[in-house]
Amino acid sequence: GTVSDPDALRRRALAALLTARDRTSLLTTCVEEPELTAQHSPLMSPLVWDLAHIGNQEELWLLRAVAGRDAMRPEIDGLYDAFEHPRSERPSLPLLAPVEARRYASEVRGRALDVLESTPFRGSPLTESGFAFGMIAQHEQQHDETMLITHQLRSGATALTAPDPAPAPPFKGPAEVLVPGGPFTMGTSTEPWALDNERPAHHRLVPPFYIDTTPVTNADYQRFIADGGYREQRWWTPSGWDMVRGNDLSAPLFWRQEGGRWLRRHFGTVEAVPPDEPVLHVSWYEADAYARWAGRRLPSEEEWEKAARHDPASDRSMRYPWGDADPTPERANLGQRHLRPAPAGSYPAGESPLGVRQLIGDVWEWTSSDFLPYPGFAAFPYPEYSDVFFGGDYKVLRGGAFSVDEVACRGTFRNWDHPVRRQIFSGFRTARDADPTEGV
Ligand code: AVJ
Ligand code: FE
Repeated sequence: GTVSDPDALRRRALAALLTARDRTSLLTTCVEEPELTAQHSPLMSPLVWDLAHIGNQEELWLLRAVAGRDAMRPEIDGLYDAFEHPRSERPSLPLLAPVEARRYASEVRGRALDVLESTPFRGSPLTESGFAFGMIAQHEQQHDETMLITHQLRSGATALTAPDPAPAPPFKGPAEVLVPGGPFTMGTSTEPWALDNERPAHHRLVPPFYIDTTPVTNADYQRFIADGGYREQRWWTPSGWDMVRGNDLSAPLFWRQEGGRWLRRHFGTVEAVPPDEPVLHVSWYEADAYARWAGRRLPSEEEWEKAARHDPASDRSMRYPWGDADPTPERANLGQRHLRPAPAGSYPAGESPLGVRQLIGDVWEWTSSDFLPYPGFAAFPYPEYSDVFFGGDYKVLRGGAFSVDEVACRGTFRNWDHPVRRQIFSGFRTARDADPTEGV
């Protein structure tokens, strides 16, 4: 179950910080130095910005806020404040050079590990259960995912390699499952490192619905394309249609057709689009249009979470689809262990009590929901994490992907992005209403 023993939490915080830094180091040493300062896409920061920003956030929260230390280099704070400079401007800022950025981040880390050792995990909201340490490990892993997106966007030969997920036999289970109607507990008040937007736990009444057992695959999505999906306005919302027309879209990002075959660019190589993998790099508008074409709809965020966490036998919300135990490589494709989602129907050990697969890991799943606060939300520890994004055009994504570490992924975790975004590791599954009398 949820770890609450302070010694175990301290070991977990240490391990999470070290794991994150290993990944950060790999992502920022696997390319030549000029590639760290280059702008690979106007959508992304130079990798060296992420590196120093990771160190700066750690300094702000662990050294200054938790330990009361003075700023190490107050003059750089503004450079690494995500709200002061949009990503497209960051390459022209007087950023720390790669060597300096690396040295700064590692100096901060050295001091942060001393603070971790000497800070009681009790007594203040910021340090209770080691929250600030968990938050900073999650922050670094979120930027490791952002840097992985930059790696996918950069041109040139592969810089990263990883073994592929195990091949899976074609999934033979039912295409959808019925989630019976009724109340369930959404969000959490007990998960020690849950971020502010996942809190508090509260009851939601969810009418019965059907949800896809697995994410929508590339083969499924190719049928939508072949049926003229991108040419028929009726499948699209008005803004979705504007996006399609304005950018002349005809397939997911990174796809191109050659001699009737779909190819895609994937981390510096070109490959045939794998038919049984979950579709990747689609915007919310594309997910929404596909669902309408299929005679279905996207699940709402609360439907997604009920499918992922509610155990009908105990009438309780679990931490993950498989129960309360932490993720393992047998349960979910997380942590950049693989650089792609596993075939649809993989991970039987990770399925929910109702048999829904791959809710955690593989691809982030778009939901129909806007990013809004839960009843009783309180911004913590800073409004710029969640609060300032509520009420924008953001849509919620759930479940994490191969690209994110388990420390930043759980049944309650909420991600969000603009509905036009496609460079993220996004896919989806679909749902439909059930008859109100079904499964009651
Ligand atoms: C939660 C992934 C939308 O990357 O914009 C990183 C996470 N917040 N630094 C983002 C985040 C501050 C955030 N997302
Ligand atoms: Fe950040």
